[in-house]
Amino acid sequence: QASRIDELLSGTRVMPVVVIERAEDALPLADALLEGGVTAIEMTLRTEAALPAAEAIAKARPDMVVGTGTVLTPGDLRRSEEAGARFAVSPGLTETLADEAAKRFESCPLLPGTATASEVMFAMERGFTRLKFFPAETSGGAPAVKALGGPLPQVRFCPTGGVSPDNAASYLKLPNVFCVGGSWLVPKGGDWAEVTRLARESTAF
Ligand code: 3PG
Ligand code: 3PY
Repeated sequence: QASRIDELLSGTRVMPVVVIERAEDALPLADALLEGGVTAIEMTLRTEAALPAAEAIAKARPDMVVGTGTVLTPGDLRRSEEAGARFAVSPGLTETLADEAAKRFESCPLLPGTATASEVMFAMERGFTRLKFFPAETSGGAPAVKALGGPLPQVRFCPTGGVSPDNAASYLKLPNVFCVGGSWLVPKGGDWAEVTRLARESTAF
């Protein structure tokens, strides 16, 4: 899992967490992010449009590493891979999701969410050492991620949830953080020039 996630997200500092309402926005959105230097996207499965949007990007924009988010069940993970998602993100981890994920560590690796040492240890037992730290700000923020790095240095995190342009750098300077996630990069409304501006700004954090 770790080597595949590292490979897929090596160029990523900030991962846009997207709630997409219209599948036809997928390519303009991907293009706006690419123009700003952002090369990975997490399409959350919170809308009907999410899987078709992920599929459209996977097919037509090979430079964009498209993943799905809000993957809650084994079926969500299977559908993600079928749609062409290169990785998947979940807010937490269950036994059944871990079982399904283990079959897909190469083809569609899962990045599961954790917020405590016990959750991190459970994820490690199931073969995951690249994890989301979620919800980041309310779970102790950057000081909590730093503290987890003491006993659990082999794990690296993507903090998400309450991350913003104001606090992103405090996470990204930690050795056990490989990227951060956030919804701020893609405000509602389809202002693609603004998306490009926010993307470009985020690559400098
Ligand atoms: C989410 O759940 O939508 C993500 O964690 C992003 O959260 P944010 O809006 O706090 O960036
Ligand atoms: C997800 O939706 O996958 C989360 O982890 C919350 O951002």
